Amino acid sequence: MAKKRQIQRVFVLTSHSGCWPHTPRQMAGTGSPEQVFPEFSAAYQSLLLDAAWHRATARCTMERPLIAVLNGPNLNMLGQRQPEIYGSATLDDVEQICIQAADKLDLAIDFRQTNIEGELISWVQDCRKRARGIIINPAGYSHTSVALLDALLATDLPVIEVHISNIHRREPFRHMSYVSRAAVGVICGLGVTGYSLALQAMTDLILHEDDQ
Ligand code: DHK
Repeated sequence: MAKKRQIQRVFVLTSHSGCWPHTPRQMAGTGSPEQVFPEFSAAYQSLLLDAAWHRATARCTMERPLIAVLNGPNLNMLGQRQPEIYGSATLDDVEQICIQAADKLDLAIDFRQTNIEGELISWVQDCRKRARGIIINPAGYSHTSVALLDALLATDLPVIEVHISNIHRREPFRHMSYVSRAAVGVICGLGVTGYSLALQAMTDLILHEDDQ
């Protein structure tokens, strides 16, 4: 009797799960994908999402320069957090302001917030391959993070630092920002309008770079 040959398929998936930026996952195995990787479907879905994201990025960067708008810790609490200092706009409002400003300026934006220093640093590192500039409100990490400064310096991209409040009118420990050493310019004390001003300034910087 002819020996039945067992056909084993090998799958190697390299997935960037979720949205940018993320840790690449590598998975390999034999058999049906569902047997080997119960999470195959999820991983496949995430590959599709990634592909869509990459296409979107490619489209954006072909047509519009991509600017990362990165937000540090506690900015997810905007609107609830010390409104007398940070105002009543929520982070969603800030994102909408940025989307509208970017639209007028013909920029594409990637707007993000994290409470985790390492994640912020990884996002900055990923900007090297994707973005034309970085607008960052590093929040509390402005005053503490040499590592974030180093990541920004390593990008070689124009950086604009934004603070909603006027850090120089506040406690002395807020007067110094490590991040400022990597920034072309700093906008502070103008509330959430600072973000749209930063996008305007970033457009000028990019146009200037393109003219060089
Ligand atoms: C936001 C924070 O969370 C503070 O830690 C900074 C900055 C100021 C801002 O004004 O946006 O000191």
